[in-house]
Amino acid sequence: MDKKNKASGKQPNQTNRQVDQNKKDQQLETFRENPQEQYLTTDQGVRISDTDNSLTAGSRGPTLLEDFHFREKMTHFDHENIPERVVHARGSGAHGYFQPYDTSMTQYTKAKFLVNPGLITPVFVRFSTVVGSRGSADTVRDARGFAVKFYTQEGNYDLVGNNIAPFFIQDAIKFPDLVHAIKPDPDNEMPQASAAHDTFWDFASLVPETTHMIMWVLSDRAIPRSFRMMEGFGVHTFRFINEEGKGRFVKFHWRPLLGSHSLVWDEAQKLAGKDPDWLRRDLWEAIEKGNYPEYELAVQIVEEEDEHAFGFDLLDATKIIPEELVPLQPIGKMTLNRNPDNFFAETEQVAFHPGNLVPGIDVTNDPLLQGRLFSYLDTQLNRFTSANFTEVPINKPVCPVHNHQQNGFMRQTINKGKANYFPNSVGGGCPMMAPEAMGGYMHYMEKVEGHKIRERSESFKDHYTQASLFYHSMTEVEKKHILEAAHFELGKVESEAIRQRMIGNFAHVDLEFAQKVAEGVGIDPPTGKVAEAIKDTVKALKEKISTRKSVSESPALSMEKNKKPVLKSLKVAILAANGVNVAQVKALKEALKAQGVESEVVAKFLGMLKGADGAELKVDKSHITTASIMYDAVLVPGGKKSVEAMKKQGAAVHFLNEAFKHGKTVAALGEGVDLLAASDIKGITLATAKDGKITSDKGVVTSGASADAKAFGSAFLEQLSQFRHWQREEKDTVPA
Ligand code: HDD
Repeated sequence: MDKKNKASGKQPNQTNRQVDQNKKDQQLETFRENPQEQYLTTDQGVRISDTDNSLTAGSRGPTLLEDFHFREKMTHFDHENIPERVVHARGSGAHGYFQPYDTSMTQYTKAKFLVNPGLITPVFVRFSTVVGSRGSADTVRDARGFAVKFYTQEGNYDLVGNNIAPFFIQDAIKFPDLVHAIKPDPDNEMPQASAAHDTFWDFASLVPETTHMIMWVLSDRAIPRSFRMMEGFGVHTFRFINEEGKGRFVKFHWRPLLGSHSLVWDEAQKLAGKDPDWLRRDLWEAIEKGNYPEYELAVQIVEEEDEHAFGFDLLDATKIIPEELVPLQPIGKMTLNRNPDNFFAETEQVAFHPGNLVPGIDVTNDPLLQGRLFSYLDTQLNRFTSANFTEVPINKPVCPVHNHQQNGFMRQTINKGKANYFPNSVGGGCPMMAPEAMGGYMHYMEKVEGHKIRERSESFKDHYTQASLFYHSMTEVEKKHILEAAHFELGKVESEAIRQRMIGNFAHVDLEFAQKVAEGVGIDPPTGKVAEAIKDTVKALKEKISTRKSVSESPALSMEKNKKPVLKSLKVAILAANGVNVAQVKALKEALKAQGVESEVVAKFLGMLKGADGAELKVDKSHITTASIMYDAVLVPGGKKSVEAMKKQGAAVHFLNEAFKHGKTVAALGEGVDLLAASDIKGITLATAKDGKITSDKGVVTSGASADAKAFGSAFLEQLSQFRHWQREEKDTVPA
């Protein structure tokens, strides 16, 4: 397996497939309403002659109660809202399908949709942020939800995961406390969609089991560039059961085929203002353009005999299984290829539940998972007020549903016959119970015994080893970003005591890290006796687990170490003004398009630019509507007049500075190099406008006017595919 590329590079076998892919779409089609060429009607189907004026007694008189159209229209509007999700309120959905690569999972699970490459299972995916309200910004620092509903032939299976592998807490009973602490304060409902306030860090500092996930949330993983470039994790250890009834532990992973990429924090914050829908728009537009997001599903399998072989407890959701200990086995690929028709009907009304299982997959005793099994149905009842939410089109299975559930608000199904109980003879005993051989779900027969007790297992008590493992597996630049994130988050905490306690927790992760955090947030760094005592605790923890399977570094955790070159669907801004070299821009655009790279011409105003030779060039975005943060790279073409004009445009120069500061590829051709020279980007080798040289220095690619265009193109694409250029020390001195 190509470790570097993370995803295995396997492809599903396309021959002999039973095309189930469209089954959900066909089902949804029966519910779709299309107004084309139709008359406006009331909900009762009566055609409406006037929807602009209420029925009144005289043209200036009061509105009449008998105006059934007014009453119906207004009532429906008044009742449009349902409660937003208590967490994960802000989300974006997409339809797609999943197909296994081969039959290799047969030995582990009898779940047909995972073992039969001829079976294509429709899916609906909802990505989300956790903390913010429905209207909050997409690019906040937060975990992202990664919830997948598989509409399998054996019923709906939901894999309700996150883009962060460990969770904050070990026991679901702490979930309300965690969520209250991280959500806006109860008195003034501030801040929105942010952990950076006293209550969250108060909780975190008092509950050290949060430390591991905190390290992930401070890392770049919490600010993904795109939902398409983000990993997903099932988080808990689940169970696979095969045809023979043998159980094994399993952890689920989603690996994006485009690789994992992130924003930088300054960019994320600015995007939250300039385009709060950044991730939603990216997902929507990619699918509209046919750049279908793809993810590989992979699993880690652990034999039951090895349950206690690790230096952590498999049932503890604040822990991961390092890939170096248990490698990932690829299962198949998910492709998202269709946007929803209606946000509310699909993305808002979809209802996930980790307890939606199919034969071959079961839960474990993980106390976080056990609590989730209660919470999701309960919360859907709050959102939908009726148990009949399962009949809503997006939630309906594509396989038959028969049972004796009945009635309730908004019941859709018309159950026939008199038998609404079991056993019955009046209905011929139907619907019947299905034995295992007929696909009846069998809970795994795990032997369980014990005293009723409120007690955390001893094996759950090491909260620092994996937090430390995560930190030490990062590259230097990733560590720096974690430090900066900690400075931001704790910097917003008013209470010195809370900041102090958090430094204490961080010191158990890495003493030097804690000292550096302390330095930025006005706290005396832990030294001397305090530091020695912490070192002893950490050493004792390590000794305790040293006899069991563990690793001291896990390169698989670092996004940088697993970076995959990417070009497809990246977006380049071409800065221009009147006098630009239009032929050059057109050639550049074509060359980029050939590699799947998008480009837009950015100028002061919308409209057409006049090139040096009189040719015209369409402007795609104006300075006021866009910014460098909306592109992955910036390019300045030649054209003396154009460059001279841009030197006087603060927005154009700022565009370059900012892209440079954010580590993006910056390039210039011919006279374009002069704009770079006029910016704050210093200490980088540049070509001169007139020579035939091409330079490539820390992601800044420049080309003299007479240089070979093809060679420039490949140098630029090579740098662009690296996504970010962290080695630029100079960026810290650039004001942007
Ligand atoms: Fe949860 C929603 C993921 C722990 C209770 N959760 C929700 C969603 C995702 C997750 C992706 C959004 C689903 C959607 O898009 O509609 N949650 C997780 C993960 C967890 C986790 C990966 C840890 C492993 N959650 C967790 C716990 C509890 C909940 C411990 C409570 C005991 N989660 C909920 C909920 C939500 C929810 C209150 C809110 C809306 C919904 O369920 O449908 O039931």
